[in-house]
Parts: sequence; structure tokens; C-alpha cells
Amino acid sequence: MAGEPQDDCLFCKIVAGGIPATIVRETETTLAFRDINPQAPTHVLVIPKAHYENAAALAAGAPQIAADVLAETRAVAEGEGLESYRTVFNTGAGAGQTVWHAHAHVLGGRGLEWPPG
Ligand code: IU
Repeated sequence: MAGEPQDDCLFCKIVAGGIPATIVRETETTLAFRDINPQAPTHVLVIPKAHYENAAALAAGAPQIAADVLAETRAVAEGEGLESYRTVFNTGAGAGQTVWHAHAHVLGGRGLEWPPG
């Protein structure tokens, strides 16, 4: 069922506390933790605690939680002291999505080029 934890989902396991992560922030509906393979001095992932396979499924199935995730990206950036930062939702394999639990990347602390590769 949409939003229910999935046994084979790494990020659901992080939410459940079964896999350690460096937690940055937590709300009732979201969790923010440091990316294990950082691509910038700040690289934090903000996820919904509920399982949606990507940003599109989250936006369609739980738009209020999608808004919570977006609000948390701002809170992470503020907490990290970032005036400039990039928020990325890779959606679908062709866009580089590798973990099938919705997540926003918050990247900052260095210059970021545009367009991305
Ligand atoms: P993507 O947008 O699905 O490609 O991002 C997945 C991210 O999850 C990627 O940046 C990984 O480094 C990150 N990640 C992680 O932080 N911890 C893990 O155990 C695994 C992936 I697997």
C-alpha cells in the first residue's frame, strides 16, 4: 500500500533505525541525513518517512508530505549556513535515481555548475 514501509528498502530501514545514518534533522514526517558518498561539502538527503518510490509518486500520493520535504530542504540549508544550494530530486533511472525511496539531495558549500550532466 502507498506509504507503507518496504522490507527491501534501505531508506525505510534507516527510518526504522535498522541501518545507521548521520541524522541532521527529523520531523514527524521527514528525516534528513548525510549522504554516504557526498558530492559537495554539504550533501544531505531529505526523505519522507513514508515509502514512496520517487518524487513523482510522493507528489501524487502525499502532496502535504512532499511540501514537508521541500520545507526541510530549506531548514537543512539554513542549518548548514548555506546561502546558495541546490535541491535535486532524481526521478527515474534515466535521471540517475538509484534508491527507490523518494529523496531530495541538498548540495552546497562549493560552486555548482549548470546544466548538470
Ligand atoms: P539517487 O538520486 O537515487 O542516485 O541518490 C541516492 C543517494 O543515496 C546517493 O547519493 C547515495 O550516495 C546515497 N546513499 C546513501 O546515502 N546511503 C546508502 O546506504 C546508499 C545510498 I545504497
